[in-house]
Amino acid sequence: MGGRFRPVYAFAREMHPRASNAPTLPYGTAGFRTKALHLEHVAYRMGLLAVLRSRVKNGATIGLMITASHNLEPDNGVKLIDPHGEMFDMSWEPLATKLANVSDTDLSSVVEEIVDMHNIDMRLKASVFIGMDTRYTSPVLCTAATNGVLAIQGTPTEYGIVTTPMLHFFVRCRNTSNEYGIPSEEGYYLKLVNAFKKLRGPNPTNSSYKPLLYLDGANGVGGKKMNVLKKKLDGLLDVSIFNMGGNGGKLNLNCGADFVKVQQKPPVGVPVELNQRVASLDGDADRIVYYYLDNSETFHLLDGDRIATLLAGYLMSLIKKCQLTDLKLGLVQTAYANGASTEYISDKLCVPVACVKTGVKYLHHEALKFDIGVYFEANGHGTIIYSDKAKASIKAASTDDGLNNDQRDAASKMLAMIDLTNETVGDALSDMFLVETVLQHNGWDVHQWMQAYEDLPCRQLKVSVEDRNVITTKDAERKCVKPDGLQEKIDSLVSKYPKGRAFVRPSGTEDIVRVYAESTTKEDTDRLAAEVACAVYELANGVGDAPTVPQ
Ligand code: G16
Repeated sequence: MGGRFRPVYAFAREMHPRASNAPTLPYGTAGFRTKALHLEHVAYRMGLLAVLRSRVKNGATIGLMITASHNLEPDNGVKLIDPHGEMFDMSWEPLATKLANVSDTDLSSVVEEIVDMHNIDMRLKASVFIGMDTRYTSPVLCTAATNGVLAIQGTPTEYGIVTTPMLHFFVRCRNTSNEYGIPSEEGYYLKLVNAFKKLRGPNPTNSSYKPLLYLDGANGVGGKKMNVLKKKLDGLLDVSIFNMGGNGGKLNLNCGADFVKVQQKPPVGVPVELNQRVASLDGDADRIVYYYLDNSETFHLLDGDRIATLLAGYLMSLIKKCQLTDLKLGLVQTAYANGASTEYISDKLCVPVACVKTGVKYLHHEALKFDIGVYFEANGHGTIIYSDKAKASIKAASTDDGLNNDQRDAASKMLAMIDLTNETVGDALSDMFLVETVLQHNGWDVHQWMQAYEDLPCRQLKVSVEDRNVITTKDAERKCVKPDGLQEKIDSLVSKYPKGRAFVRPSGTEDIVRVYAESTTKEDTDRLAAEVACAVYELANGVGDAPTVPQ
């Protein structure tokens, strides 16, 4: 045990001990995520780490969110947020993993190690904002995190139940001395609502766009917050909210963005209204997908790829209008992006497109390379980020006497679009307002939105294996390196199907291997996905029932 941090050890042992048989947990795609009962000591230790990080950043506020986002109710999670409101610095993830898994006895010495490694002045002030989702296990984890912050004299601020993107927003606000907004729930609503009102014209009577939206709240925090927010909209958008929690509805169970995207069907709890636009959030409201049922009750999904292309198309038109064509707009996707969307972006929108590994942290990083970076995962997680140069040019154009009224108006619209965007991270509520703005501007209903391009049929499956980490990948997860022979097998399966594509990767949020497949018909796609799932099951030691291939 280290000498300097005795209280850390004493507090941990007495209040938030790590069980000797606790599972080893990695800082995964979006922080630690597993059954809630394994997380109390992790939350405590991340409280400690957040304080250390704050001191390394000269007392800047760090965020700590208790959530397992899209996972089912028994899971929970802890993730950290860096000073600009972005995901935690990846170079610190190994420290987080080490601190989370060390024994109580060695805890102080690991804290000391980090202090020495980063030459941290422990006399500095430290500030940590803490938020949680609606899971019944969240308050206990929140208390553990707060105790961690207090144990090494940091200052915790508890926000209670908030969406994950709200907490990211609060952190950015605080660290920009409120330039980005006011770090409170009211401040968040105010910024979004003001920007939305600026962009929202009266709905033309001959428009196909109807200002009525159905919202599936996944029985999580998003529906509840939207219920507050919608009252501030002065009727500009009518939102009917379903799956708001209560009435026995369980978080993310048979509802929410992940269910709708993966199962490719409507959630339970939302009434069937043909051709009605429905938006589905996930449990902590950092993802959103849209869907509708057509006249023959066929389900149509408008996922993250569709949202990205819709927004990028609109921004391109504004850029051209206000003659800011030197601003470089780019789009970032992952391997899950539908091949048809990637083709549409490059060939029709003529926008550069990059592909990176799964995880918002990778997309965000890549998007920073553009003046205007639009990044979305197909699962509906994404946002837009604007460089300082882009913001300055757009602002200047909005008052430029050399431009005509229309051109200046386009620049003003872009400024409001920036304010409507939560640039820190994917934010379902902000994204919803952005989508509704563009749909109204284009005068589009869901069919017109859908007509932009035709998706290739795709399918996702999950395979349980003994240890998902036996699978390693390269090339932005599009190729499998280990176990031996799996990629060759996938290649030979894919070659049987026109426009076939498939890949596998270990999930960083669930204890499973994910399988993705696409090709030209639904039948072929389902068969390809199942065949690849069988190959994973065989070569990566599957557990439970083996997947079956449809005949
Ligand atoms: C998190 C990440 C996303 C990622 C998703 C699934 O989302 O923020 O970037 O796509 O997990 O990751 P994986 O396939 O590794 O399980 P969320 O909404 O659960 O926070």
